[in-house]
Amino acid sequence: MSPQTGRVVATHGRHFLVESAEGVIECVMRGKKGGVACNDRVSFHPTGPGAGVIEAILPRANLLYRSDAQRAKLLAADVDQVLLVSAAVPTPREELLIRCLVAAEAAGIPALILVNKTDLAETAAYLERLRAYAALGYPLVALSAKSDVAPLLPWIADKVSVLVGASGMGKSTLVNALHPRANAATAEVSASLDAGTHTTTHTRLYRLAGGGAIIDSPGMQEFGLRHLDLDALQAAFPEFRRLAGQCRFHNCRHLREPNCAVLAAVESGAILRERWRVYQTLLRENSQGKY
Ligand SMILES: Nc1nc2c(ncn2[C@@H]2O[C@H](COP(=O)(O)OP(=O)(O)O)[C@@H](O)[C@H]2O)c(=O)[nH]1
Ligand SMILES: [Mg+2]
Ligand SMILES: [Zn+2]
Repeated sequence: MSPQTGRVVATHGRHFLVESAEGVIECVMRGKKGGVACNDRVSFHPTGPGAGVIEAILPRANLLYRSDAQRAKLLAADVDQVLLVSAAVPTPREELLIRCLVAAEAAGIPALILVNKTDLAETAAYLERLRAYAALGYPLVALSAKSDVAPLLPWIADKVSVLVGASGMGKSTLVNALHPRANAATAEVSASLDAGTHTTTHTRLYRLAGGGAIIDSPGMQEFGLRHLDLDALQAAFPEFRRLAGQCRFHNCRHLREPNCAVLAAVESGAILRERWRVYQTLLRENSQGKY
C-alpha cells in the first residue's frame, strides 16, 4: 500500500493515533530515531485495518518541547499558542510558570496565562502577583473552568492551543468544558493507547466545535530546558531583550558583571527578581551539558 499523510492527534510513548482521510489509524514509529509530537503531520504506511507505521514527520512550523540531560520530550508541533494553566490552589510554583514561558518564547510561540479557579478566595491575590507577567506581554485570562469558560473562547477560536502546567491546575476540567466529548474521547484513547485509566497519561488533540483545537497533555512537575544556550535563554526573556545593548559588555551574561543594565533593573525592582533567579538556574543547569 502507498504512503498516506495524516495528523497525529494523540501520543502515548511510542504509540500514536493518526487522523487521515481513512479515519483514525493506530500507528507506531519505524525505527528508534526522532520523536513524534502531537499535531505533527506525518506520512505513514497502512499495515492493516486501522493500523499503520509512521515513516516520516513532515516539516514543522514550530515545536514545543522540554528536555533533560538525556533527551527531548516533545509536547506539540505547529501550534498557534501556549495556554499556561495556573491556579492559586494547589500552591503553584512560579519557577515552573517561568520555565513554560521560556519554552514558548524559545519556540517562537505566543503564550497566554490562564488563571483558573476564580471561585476560590485565594485567586485574587495570585492574580495581582501575575499582573507583572501581563506587563511582560503575556495576556492574563481568569476564569473558573468548573463554572464558565466563556472568557477564554475569543482567545482560542480558530487556533491550535496547547495546554501546559502542573497537574491539578484544571487542564482536563477545561478541556471537558470546551469539548463535550472529551471525557469519552479520553476513555477511547485510554482504551487503545494505555491501560484504561482516566488520568491524563497521553497528549491528545481535541477539535473545537467553533473551529480550532486544543491539546491536553499530562501535567508536568519538571520542565527542563537543557536545549537552550546562553543566547537562546537571554532571547527568551522579553524584559532582557528590551535592555539589549545597554550593558557595559556586549557579551554580558547578566550575572555579576559591572554596569549590567539587567542587574540594575533587578535591583530597582523593574525586573522581577524571581525571573532573573530562574534565568541563573537555567544557565547553570545548561552549562552542565546538553542532551
Ligand atoms: N475550585 C475549583 N476547582 C477546580 C476548577 N477547575 C478544576 N478544579 C479542580 O482541580 C482539580 C484538578 O483538575 P484537573 O482538570 O484534573 O487538572 P489537571 O491535572 O491540570 O488536568 C480537580 O479536583 C478539579 O475538580 C475550578 O474552576 N474551581
Ligand atoms: Mg489532566
Ligand atoms: Zn548585563
